Amino acid sequence: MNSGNEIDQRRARRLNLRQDQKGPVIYWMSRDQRFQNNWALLFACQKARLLRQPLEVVFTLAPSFLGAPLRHYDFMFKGLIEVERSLRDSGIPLIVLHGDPDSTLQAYAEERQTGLVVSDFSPLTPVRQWKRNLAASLSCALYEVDAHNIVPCWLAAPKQEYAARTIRPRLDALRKSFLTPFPQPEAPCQPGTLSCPPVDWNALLEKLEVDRSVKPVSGIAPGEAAAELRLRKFLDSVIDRYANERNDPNAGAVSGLSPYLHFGQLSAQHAAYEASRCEASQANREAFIEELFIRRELAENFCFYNERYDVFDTFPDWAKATLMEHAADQRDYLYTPEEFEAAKTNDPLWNAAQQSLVESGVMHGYMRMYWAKKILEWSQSPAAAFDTALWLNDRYALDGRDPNGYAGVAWSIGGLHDRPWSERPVYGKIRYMNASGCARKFDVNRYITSVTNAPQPTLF
Ligand code: FO1
Repeated sequence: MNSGNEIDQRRARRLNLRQDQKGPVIYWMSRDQRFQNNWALLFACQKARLLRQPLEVVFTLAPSFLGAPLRHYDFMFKGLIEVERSLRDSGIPLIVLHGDPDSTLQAYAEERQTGLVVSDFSPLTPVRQWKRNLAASLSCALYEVDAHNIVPCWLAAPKQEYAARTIRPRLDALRKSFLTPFPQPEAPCQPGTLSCPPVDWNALLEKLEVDRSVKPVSGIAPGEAAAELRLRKFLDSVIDRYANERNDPNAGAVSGLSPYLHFGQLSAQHAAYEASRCEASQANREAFIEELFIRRELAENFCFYNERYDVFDTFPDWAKATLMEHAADQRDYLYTPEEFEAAKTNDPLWNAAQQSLVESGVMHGYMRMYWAKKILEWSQSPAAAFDTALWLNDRYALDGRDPNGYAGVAWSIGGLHDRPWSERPVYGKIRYMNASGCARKFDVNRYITSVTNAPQPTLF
């Protein structure tokens, strides 16, 4: 039984068979960009103490990571400024390397005669490729610690799960031993040997080769401190409306935490642990934990066991069959990706959702399902619809380029983790949604006005 003071060794796995050596310990921070509640940092601290070696944190800056524009680097850098300060206060330097990690980190580890490298977990294909290369090229041990999930992804299930109902028993069985509090990160026995100057993040952002047409957002304060404040506000005064009002985009009853979770500025385990102990009713607490724990880790499971999570072929066979059967059905409207991007469709509700995405970098969860399904309905083909929805989500959503996003769009358009419904044109047996269905759930006009009039809708 893990009391929360030591690290459950099942959270870490070796990616190569080399032994730990005498030399500085490197935590290669990527997915989980935070100081507090970070199992990868805690594991690296533990190793540094055991080996009596200094600890260094390395961040590898990949130019236009999966095509990310300025909006995302701005949000991420503002978070990294805080992380660097917290690490420095604990005597741990943060070093930034430029370029793809499988070459830059390898060279750096050689130069530093590193004892071992700790990485955090990501199921995304490019990151796994970097790690496969590093596992082979590093002359020291390489570990991966799942600091993003409550139950380590590789432990939750040995294969891709079909739906929440099939992964839930597995996650619930492990919840007690993994949904624990965190120990405080203890600085290693020897303070960092490097006395490197603070990173000039503004200069880095200025000269970054990145698409600057997608501007930074102003409605969400980035960083670990802002994430904690947002979590506290949600648990103190919003979660008690969550179960009943979370599907109403006017109610402001959602957590607003997904950008922080995406960049790892907030630990999902910490959020779930605090939610499990907050004042709200059992129904509200469990409804939030269902999204944060079950649904999110189902999305991680999907990407982990499915390297092609962003192509049409990834959809379940029943969904591919029904969508192909209806591929030649008459589309009432047809739009190009650019027309979708410009929010120039026949549907003011859809346009408002798109405008919210472009202007504020977030879209309410219920609206994202409607938004993706209408892209299916008004695109040339289901495959084109999937590409358009992922392109727009990754380009504008702060939480884009994330397993939750890939799984969410695949659920809406390709029936992933869902089941067949009554058959209709274009959709086939894919679950259908329409504006009148939305109007039965919430005040559609109020939502449209809140987005189109107020240039930056107040998000919470
Ligand atoms: N992680 C990195 O280690 N280096 C980067 O340069 C980097 C850029 C980046 C840009 C947009 C974005 O949404 C995420 C980005 N990430 C970067 C972090 C990223 O969350 C994870 O490393 C991947 O999502 C893997 O899961």
